[in-house]
Amino acid sequence: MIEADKIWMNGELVDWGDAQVHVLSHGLHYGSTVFEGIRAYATDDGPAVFRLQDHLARLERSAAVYQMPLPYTREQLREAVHDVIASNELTEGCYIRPIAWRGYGVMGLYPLDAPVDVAIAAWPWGAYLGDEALRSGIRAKISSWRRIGASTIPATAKAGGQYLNSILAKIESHKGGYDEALLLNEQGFVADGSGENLFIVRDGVLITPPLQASILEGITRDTVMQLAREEGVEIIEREIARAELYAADEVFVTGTAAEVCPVREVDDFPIEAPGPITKRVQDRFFAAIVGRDPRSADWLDYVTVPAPARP
Ligand code: PPE
Repeated sequence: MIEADKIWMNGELVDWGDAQVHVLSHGLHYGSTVFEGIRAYATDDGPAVFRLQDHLARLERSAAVYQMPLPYTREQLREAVHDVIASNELTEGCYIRPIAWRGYGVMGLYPLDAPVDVAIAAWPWGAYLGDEALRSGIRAKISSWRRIGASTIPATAKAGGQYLNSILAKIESHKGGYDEALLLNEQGFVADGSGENLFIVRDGVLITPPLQASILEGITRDTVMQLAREEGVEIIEREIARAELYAADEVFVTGTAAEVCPVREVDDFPIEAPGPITKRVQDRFFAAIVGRDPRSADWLDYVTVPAPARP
């Protein structure tokens, strides 16, 4: 059960159970929502939000594409994230879900007269694909559903409606007995997982699909690219053909929820997991997020959690 104590909703902290919307909210009917997934981790100096500014910037870009003016500034949203973590005393780390949606008042597809509502929730959320998956990898299957493409929807925006595509792929992969679905784009090249970006390693080089391949512009993807560059690993952004996954030396997926997770099988082809480069990237990543690597200090936004009042 996902639960904490307070949710920030339209400017104030409300009780978890009171954070409700009207059933005729525009976003509920048409998926007209934009959202973020952010993590905070426990560090020696208290909880710290990972790359908060970058996530809020992406939320603004997603909202701008859908012409959904956010009624709060970046700084107000940043403070709200801090308030949610502090008021719920989420000192052990958490997943943070800011969402903006077209609210109640307008039906039909012309949405610009609907209000824009914003909420931020946070709760403890463990390893998205499981602790064991982080250690020894997931079994992935190419979905029969193609990733919605740039001619259909802005793939780089993180909007609610586009997740119907991911949901179809995820259900299919689970029913087939796999952990995760990988989606090809309309051109037949590898795009991303249902909720992750993807990397392969070939002859010591890290390869990942470019933004034009209809992928989400992942912040973990960017993190991994920066860390790998620091490790002296060459990175190429280019189209990846399906069969390259089968022959890859290593495959891993990245996401805020999934973190850096090895893939041990694609379509039943076995892959070494975690391979040596995956392991190096994982080690750097897991040190960075908990503040154990001074090179990555700029990515952490520390939250002050007041000690609970004693009776
Ligand atoms: N591709 C997709 C389709 C995607 O949903 C995500 C994040 C990523 C790539 C990686 O992006 P980033 O988190 O910025 O590195 N998926 C979010 C939603 C997971 C969910 O189940 O909800 C996430 O990881 O928070």
